[in-house]
Amino acid sequence: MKNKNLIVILGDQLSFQISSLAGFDKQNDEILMMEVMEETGYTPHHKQKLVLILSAMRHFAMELSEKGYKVNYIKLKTPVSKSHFHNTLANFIQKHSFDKIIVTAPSEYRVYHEIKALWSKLIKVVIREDERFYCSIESFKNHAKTHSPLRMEYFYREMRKQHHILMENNRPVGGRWNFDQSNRQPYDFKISIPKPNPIQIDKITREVIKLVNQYFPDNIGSTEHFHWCVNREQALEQLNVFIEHCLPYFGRFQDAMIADEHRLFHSLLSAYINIGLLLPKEVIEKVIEAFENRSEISIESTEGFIRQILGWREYVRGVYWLHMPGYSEKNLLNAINPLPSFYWSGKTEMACMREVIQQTIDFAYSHHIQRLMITGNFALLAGINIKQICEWYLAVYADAFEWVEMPNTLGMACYADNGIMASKPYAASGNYINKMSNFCSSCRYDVKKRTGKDACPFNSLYWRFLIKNQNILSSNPRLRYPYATLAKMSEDQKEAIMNHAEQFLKETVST
Ligand code: FAD
Ligand code: DLZ
Ligand code: SF4
Repeated sequence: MKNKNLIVILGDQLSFQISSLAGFDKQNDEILMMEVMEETGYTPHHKQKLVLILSAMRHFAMELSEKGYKVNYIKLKTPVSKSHFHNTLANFIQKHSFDKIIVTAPSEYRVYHEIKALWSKLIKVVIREDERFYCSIESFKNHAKTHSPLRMEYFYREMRKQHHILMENNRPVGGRWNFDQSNRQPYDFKISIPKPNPIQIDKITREVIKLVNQYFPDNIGSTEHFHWCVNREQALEQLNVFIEHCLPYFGRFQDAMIADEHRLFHSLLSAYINIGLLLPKEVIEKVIEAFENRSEISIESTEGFIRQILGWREYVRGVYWLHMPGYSEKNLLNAINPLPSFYWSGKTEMACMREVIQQTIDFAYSHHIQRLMITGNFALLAGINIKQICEWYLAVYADAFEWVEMPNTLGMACYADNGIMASKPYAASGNYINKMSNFCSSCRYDVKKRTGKDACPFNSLYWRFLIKNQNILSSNPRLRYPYATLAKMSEDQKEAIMNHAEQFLKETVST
């Protein structure tokens, strides 16, 4: 008798290439996919994120069945059911007989430990490596052993060389590894921003929308603006649209921010890559193919985009698995202030925060520099509780999974990991926001002022941040200039700034 395997496919493993499906025997083996309350409820996910994941899971199950795989699909039971992977699986295998379970390693520590601790008490479990990444967790650990301190840049160069990406005779194409300096322009309002393709909402998605509204009425956001692809075909179409219309301008306007434009020239592909509808390797290959065939696609844009996926995305995953579970407890700067309620409502007089949070509520999306330099920067400067800000990012974005969200929030935005993700805190005053966006022109605050009732809060918070954390940060060579400026301020000036910032925090953050 042949072995009968049960292949468990999790909600972010929706790919025919997933390693758990390798060697699948259509005569014998079966697939199990489970919608469970534990996953839909471990954080208050944005309604659109729930629709995206549940609808994409249902579409993938349908595609698997159409291709002759035997799929057992368990739909979400009512919110009171308290279903989680473990009890749902236990129930299922009680009624069916299997020799073992095969599952691709889950992306998150929480689920990995559930499998190790609980599933394997029920039945033999084989955990296969997630081969969608360029760098295995083991290889990253080895890289970390010989690179201290860890830096994304050197890891990225190694990835470029190892995978022969944008390389010419062992040298980087274009003669440089990094074109960041050319990628920092504000939007010039001359190049029109492409409109994304509308998404067809089919019967499966309509059913999921109904379910989400019924079971999760109080979660942030609305299903009305639902704009996400729910299957591979749609996601591939989005990738093509991005390459055709956005990639030529991606690099130049990567850091730009504009009111009422959530997309600019960004790809909006992270959610699809994270859940398996697109593979990072195919995205990179298509981008390189376009670069090689279309003269309007510059090396600056191409390298800038590839750096995000081959560099940052892989680095972030490596850092997560290298440092978990301790990583989640890091809080270098003792950030403990409560997350202000306006993060959930968008109701604030700071135009930049209002704009970014409203985009987030409307679309479950906001581009990287908005996450980092607006909502992240505010959390850093205001010393917002690390766990609370991490939970916010984990809940509100369609692409949010802990392995990628946490290093970006706790490490890159909040500097709580003492520089594992970023070699200096990404702290900025209103001046940076004014340079890179048009938010300040419609703000009730004056971006030029540090104190006084209409002074931009980012200014006093910025200097307060430097003053308050001087013992820890002033030796960082990348903060030499701001600390030199601070040293030139009089004690009276500093006191006025501190008083202004503390008053603002008292009135705004503790509400
Ligand atoms: P583009 O700007 O078009 O970039 C292309 C691709 O590069 C993305 O699709 C993504 O796959 C990858 N990428 C870019 N930057 C990063 C990064 N820093 N880390 C990992 N991958 C990156 N990304 C997530 O996928 N999930 C998250 O939960 C998440 N949380 C974040 C929280 C904070 C505080 C910050 C600062 C960033 C976070 N990011 C997260 C990274 C980044 O903001 C998003 O990947 C990006 O905004 C997604 O939009 P896009 O697909 O249009 O990206
Ligand atoms: C994010 C998510 C949600 C909301 N719901 C489910 C679900 O019902 N079933 C499922 O298999 N996966 C879901 N996911 C994705 C999982 O949280 C993700 O696959 C694991 O966290 C990976 O560790
Ligand atoms: Fe934001 Fe300050 Fe500009 Fe207002 S003035 S939009 S608060 S940076």
